[in-house]
Amino acid sequence: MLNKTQPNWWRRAVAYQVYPKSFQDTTGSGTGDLQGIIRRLDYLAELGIDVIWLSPVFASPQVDNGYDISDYRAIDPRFGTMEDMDELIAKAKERGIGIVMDLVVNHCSDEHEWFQKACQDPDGRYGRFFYIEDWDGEHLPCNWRSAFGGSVWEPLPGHPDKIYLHTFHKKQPDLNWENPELREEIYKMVNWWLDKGLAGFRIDAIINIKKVLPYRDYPADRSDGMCSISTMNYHAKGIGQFLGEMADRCFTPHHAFTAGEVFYVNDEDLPEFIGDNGYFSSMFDFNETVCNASDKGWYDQKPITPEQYKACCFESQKKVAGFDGFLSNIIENHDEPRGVSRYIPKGECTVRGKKMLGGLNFLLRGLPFIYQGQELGMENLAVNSIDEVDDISARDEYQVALNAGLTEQQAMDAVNMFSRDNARTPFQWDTTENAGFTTGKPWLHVNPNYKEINLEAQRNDPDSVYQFYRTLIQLRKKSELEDAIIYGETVPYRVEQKNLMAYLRKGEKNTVLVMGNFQPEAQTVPLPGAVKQVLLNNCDTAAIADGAVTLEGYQLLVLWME
Ligand code: TEU
Repeated sequence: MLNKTQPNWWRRAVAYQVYPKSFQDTTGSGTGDLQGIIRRLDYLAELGIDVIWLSPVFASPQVDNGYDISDYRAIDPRFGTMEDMDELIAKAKERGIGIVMDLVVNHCSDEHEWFQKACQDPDGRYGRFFYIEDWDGEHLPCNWRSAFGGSVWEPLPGHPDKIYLHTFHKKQPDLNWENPELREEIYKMVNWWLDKGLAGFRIDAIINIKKVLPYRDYPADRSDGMCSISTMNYHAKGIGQFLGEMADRCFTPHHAFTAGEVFYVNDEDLPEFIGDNGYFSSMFDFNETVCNASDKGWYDQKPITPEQYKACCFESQKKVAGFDGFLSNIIENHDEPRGVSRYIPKGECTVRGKKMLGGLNFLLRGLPFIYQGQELGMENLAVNSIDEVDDISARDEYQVALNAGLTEQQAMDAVNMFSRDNARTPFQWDTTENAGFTTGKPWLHVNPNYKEINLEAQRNDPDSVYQFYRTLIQLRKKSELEDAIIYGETVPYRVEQKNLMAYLRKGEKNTVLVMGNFQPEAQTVPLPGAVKQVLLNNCDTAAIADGAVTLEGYQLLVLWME
């Protein structure tokens, strides 16, 4: 059990993301709930994780599945009550597990009291909590496109002569961080939660809190005449003032663990973000997820190749090596397709390949985050029609693809590849109806492959993806190898060898070699020295002879070197 009062305790942790809506329903409502997570705590303890990040369970109209919060200090009745939340924090703690909540403070819901009051009195205290501008009915202050499509500007309800800014959906008005009174309210709320005993926060869309002011246009990147909001993020300067203040006022005094959702940061600013005394403990590595992303939209994003995957991982590892930064490593989350469907080339997604991908990512330097169902090898679910899609981002991207001249089928193909629904289908517990997720009608379709891919079957199968993840977690916790596996430097090995992803983790005493053969054909790799022990293998044999190893297709080998 980790001692959470020790500085940097979280570096030795393994984190797990729960998407509450799709984890476990206990009421038959079709939506997962807090009691469902409590019921499954023993399962998570058995898996061996130390930290749970909960996607939002706050009061919300659920336009963006809880990322639109109408009351930061209330639990949405769909998920339960504040008593349930307190119970979850306490019961997790008994099992040595810390709860991390989602801090969504770039924006709130338009149904939040602050925004309601801002609509009543745009010039009053709460009007100043948002970005509200006068409007002549024609000219907008700037040409920024919101992340979910359309202009960031929307008429203020009840005020035809005013508009407000939203960098995501129009029901997610942006909070004005330039206003110290707003910041005070946020810090009070954050400290209120931390005082309840949270281990920390995952911090949503945080890079958006700093805007380019005065507003200005950027060159249009689509025929709609607008520019991506990321162009604005790229040009905004001075976010450090807000982030440093929040860390000083909230996180540092509570020794809280924080993982920032940071999409855009200059390399030279990285130490300020996650160095010693940085704004956050860690931040997610999205280098692989944004690989091949196109300004035009999802339809123009090419699938990532194994060589690109390797290059992205190594590039990120290198960026933080110089100052000892600790990234949070993922193959997927609630915003991304399933990692096994994305990173393993089409048609080759087998149990062996799933284990290889999991191992390659998990053993990189940093904090591994497992997303619910990843430990079972859950896969994407393609749907036939846009009417079956819940995700607001996917619905927008479908339209973007049609506008660009694609056929409905082509647009659906793009959506199926990247839709956020892919990772949001309910957790597959067993072979009973709805995979044991709910006795009611699930809010989102259950992947029909639950008959084959489910926890119950994998628990009893020593060769399952699930048991493999348990072994991986145990390997990370082997204290005699901690200098290498947790703190060791990442040194890429034979980068030029195609479809081989290999790296050394070099500690003060130990060296571990991680190798994955990212192709169906075998390939031979010379070894950098003598092997002390095979620590992990997703195949039955390890063909080590004469200073080399011949890896089978999609074989993963983790070797403890002399
Ligand atoms: O995501 C922020 C974000 O910038 C994106 O990755 C977003 O997922 C993408 O534009 C969709 O294709 C965070 C949350 O993780 C996401 O679920 C929320 O929708 C978003 O913020 C708004 O709160």
